[in-house]
Amino acid sequence: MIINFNSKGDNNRGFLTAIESAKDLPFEIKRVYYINKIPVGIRRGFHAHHQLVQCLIAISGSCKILMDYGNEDKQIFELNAPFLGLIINKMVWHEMYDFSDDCVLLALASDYYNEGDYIRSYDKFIEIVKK
Ligand code: T46
Repeated sequence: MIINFNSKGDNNRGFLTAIESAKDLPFEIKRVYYINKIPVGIRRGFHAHHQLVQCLIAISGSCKILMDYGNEDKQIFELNAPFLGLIINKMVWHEMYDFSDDCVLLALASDYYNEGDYIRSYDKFIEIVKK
């Protein structure tokens, strides 16, 4: 799901985008992190989460996100504007790629960091989806 956040401003003063926890997003934000300076050709992600829900925003530059639901259903989104958010629900295998040089990918997450919530094996992900 793509969320189009409300940006206020114009070309004279610039733009401001505000995101309020549980109002503009379908979850409470417990953690914020960002990814930047990604070398050309690198793909990141390659995992799903048991419980975590996130919203990804390219606050600068652009990148693509592959979302794989494990049932042969896949979607590719391009994030290329700081007012666009992509919701990644739990149990969605995701990969990020085609990062522009200036890409800063911001993640708003529904929970604290917990490596135990990651499914980093694609085979295990498919096994869980099929159950
Ligand atoms: C995701 C995608 C979109 C922490 O110490 N704290 C954190 O909050 C996070 C997110 C990561 N880390 C550590 C874990 C690794 O040692 O940072 C290192 C790099 O993490 P990872 O290889 O998982 O990074 P990505 O870009 O593959 O995935 C990240 C998030 O981890 C993941 O939840 O959904 O971005």
